Amino acid sequence: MMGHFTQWPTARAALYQQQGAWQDQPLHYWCWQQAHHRPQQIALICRDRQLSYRQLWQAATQLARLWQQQGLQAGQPVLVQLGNCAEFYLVLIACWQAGLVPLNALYRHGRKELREFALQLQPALLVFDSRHPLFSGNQLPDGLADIPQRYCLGSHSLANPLPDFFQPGTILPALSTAADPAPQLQQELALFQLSGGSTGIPKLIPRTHRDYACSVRDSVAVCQWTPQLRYLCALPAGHNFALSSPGALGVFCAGGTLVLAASPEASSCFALIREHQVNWAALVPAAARLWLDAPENLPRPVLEVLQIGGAALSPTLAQALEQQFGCIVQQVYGMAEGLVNYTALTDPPTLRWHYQGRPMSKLDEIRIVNAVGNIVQRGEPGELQTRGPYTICGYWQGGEDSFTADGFYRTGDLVREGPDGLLQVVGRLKDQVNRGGEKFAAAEVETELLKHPAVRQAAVISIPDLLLGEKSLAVLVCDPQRPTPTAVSLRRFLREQGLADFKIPDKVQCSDQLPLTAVGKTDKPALRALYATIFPTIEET
Ligand code: J2J
Repeated sequence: MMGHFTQWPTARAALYQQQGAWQDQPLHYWCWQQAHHRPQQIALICRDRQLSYRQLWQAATQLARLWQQQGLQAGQPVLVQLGNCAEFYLVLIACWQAGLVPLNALYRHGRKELREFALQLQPALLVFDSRHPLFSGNQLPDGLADIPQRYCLGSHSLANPLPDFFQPGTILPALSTAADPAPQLQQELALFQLSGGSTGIPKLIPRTHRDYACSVRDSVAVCQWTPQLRYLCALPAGHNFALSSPGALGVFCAGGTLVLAASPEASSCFALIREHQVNWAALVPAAARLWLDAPENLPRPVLEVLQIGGAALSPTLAQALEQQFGCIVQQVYGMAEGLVNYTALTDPPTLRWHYQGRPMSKLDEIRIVNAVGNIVQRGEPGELQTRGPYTICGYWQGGEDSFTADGFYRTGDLVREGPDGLLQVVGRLKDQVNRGGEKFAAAEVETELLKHPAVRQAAVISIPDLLLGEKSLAVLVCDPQRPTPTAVSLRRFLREQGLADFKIPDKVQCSDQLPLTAVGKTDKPALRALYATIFPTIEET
């Protein structure tokens, strides 16, 4: 595979191995193990289909063999864009069985994102859903037509259909009784995660089998999952939270059951929770608020724990969720680059509501530093830096400024340490918008805005929003010689560039000039302060 990334230094790698954080099992090991130990247990429920561990494993084996017969080889990258459906996991496990390395694009990603992923990765295989608007008209978006092998859900003239291995009566290969599946894979790349981004080019996160498995295994231990676990996946299946904290892979590790929801929409999720006796669910704060405001309530007592993460959760909302649903709210503060923090189920309520959690592994190292890199006084805010057995040491193809000389990842989050090692996220240094948990780099949208002939300067910032936490505002300096573009025409222009919808600015403002810092860069803090008076925070009631 083209490209490179920085691996863990030898001494730390030896420590992680010796401490058992890294083990000799690749990520598909759990599914194989459950297929042997509890073959009839339902691994996942997707609409009217209920698949046992045995069926899931065997179907994935069949698909992996098919791809190997087509000439696909271990180490090759795969670009996948599927929604929340059984086939997402089928493809993931088949990729791992064949040693392939998937990048799971979000279903909401557009033509621009897919093109950039394909450019960076040069995938050997594309897997998509033919019902996605990007693939309508039996065409492929630019940059994807060169991918040599293509498979799709449904039918498309430029791709092979994914065979329906789940159809009753399908003959599947026998369960392999040989030793554990491919333990030699454990130090190889398992998948690419996506960074929320802080620069114009989206960064890809290389995760290996051993580090990702460590993250899942430790998450399962913190959350005390057992085969009785019934987890609702309502967030995008490929997002790090829903996949690994403990997420779907945690379900497979524990031998529980994964219940898939197409979206976090309250009434359909409530129906799934009721019908399948779901006891855990994971949401971003924006979706949790919609659950709270839904006209119907959840059947009690079913849901034991509601995990909330991905964006700031207000203590008021945390408390209201516990009261309304009669469950425990567990805060999860994680990042696709690695480190995941959880509040303990046994933490007292006020701590559970006010803090975002503590690092889950005893091998996680964290420090909180000020602007010049010195460790702050305990309780003071500063940037969180971290390294550990499941935190990357570098992005795909570099991007090393995000790492310190001694290998800590600069999270770009401002945090403070509270009681009992609990962290509180108090702000952000990175130039990013977190729109209801969906993140993007301001620079990426600014680059697209500057392609508009009437736009001379552009700055994208976040503004407070009651529902989403943050929305985006584009402040533009326009060419006085040209007609000023309307917000509608600018949004249309950005859509035509193929940008995902969630990155299109919610508001557009024109200005004579942008405030500058001493070195002549746009002064984003000054802009945010200026527009905070125009779009003030709406206080929660
Ligand atoms: C405030 N900000 C948070 C939280 C993430 C589990 C859970 C979430 C993610 C995730 C993840 C936050 N409160 N509880 O990968 O495994 C913001 C921070 C962080 C960034 C990471 C997981 N939880 N954040 O959200 O890669 O700014 O991962 O650095 O998408 O989201 O975003 P992402």
